[in-house]
Amino acid sequence: MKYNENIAACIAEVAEVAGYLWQKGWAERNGGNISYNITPFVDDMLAGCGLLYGPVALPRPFENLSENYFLVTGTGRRMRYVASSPMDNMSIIRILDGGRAYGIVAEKAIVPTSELPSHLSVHSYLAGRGDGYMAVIHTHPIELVAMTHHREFLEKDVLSRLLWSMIPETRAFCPKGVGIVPYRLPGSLALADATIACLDQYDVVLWEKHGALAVGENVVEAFDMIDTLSKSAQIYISGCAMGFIPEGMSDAQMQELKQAFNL
Ligand code: 2HA
Ligand code: ZN
Repeated sequence: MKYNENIAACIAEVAEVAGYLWQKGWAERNGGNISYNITPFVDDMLAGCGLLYGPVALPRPFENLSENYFLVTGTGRRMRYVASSPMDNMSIIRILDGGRAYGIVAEKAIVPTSELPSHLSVHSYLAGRGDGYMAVIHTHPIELVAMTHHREFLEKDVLSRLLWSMIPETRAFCPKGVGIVPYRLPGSLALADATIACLDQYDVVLWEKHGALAVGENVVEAFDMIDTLSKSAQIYISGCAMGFIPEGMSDAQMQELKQAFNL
């Protein structure tokens, strides 16, 4: 299918980031999923596409996403194959029936991720906010997930502070820190609701004992935030592996950064 250059760029961006998720070891089997709101780029060609699959009822209505279009990775699909053959492993869906259903309009009938309830709940929340955030990524970053197995790190902002203190970049590029979503069943509306409650304050949330979800203006921005936090987690764990608890930057050093970079 011949997509316009904006949609082609979105597809290429999802493929690029899917490749990173695989290379990082964060995407075992079909782990993780990506969705991208491409509504502003929809042209007559896409708007004229009939349904290849559906309509499929959504678990709850998303009225403010009615007639929106999303690129969504497919259920059971491998990130490594999203990277090498994007439109064989994801599809474009259109939200129908006033937000009560979706249908696949391009390019093949690749059924969306099992985490569609979380992705659409987050997109609905972001659309309501209206600040141009269009991308949602969910992945399984090893060290960050490991850290959610430690009760102490699940207390509010304990992990944010620790990860900020490992390297100045994390304080600078993840100024909101990381939220914690208590364990909920994967793919459930309970997980979706706990996630959006956390996004008021954070751009990245960790799903306890499961993974990370990040939002951003685009897929690369969302990936970069998880990557930056993951680097901090790796530094912390490297210190522990060498037999010491890393000291971390002091509060005064972090305050200095905050002022210097207007965070
Ligand atoms: O796509 O990661 O959380 C598989 C998952 C579910
Ligand atoms: Zn997952």
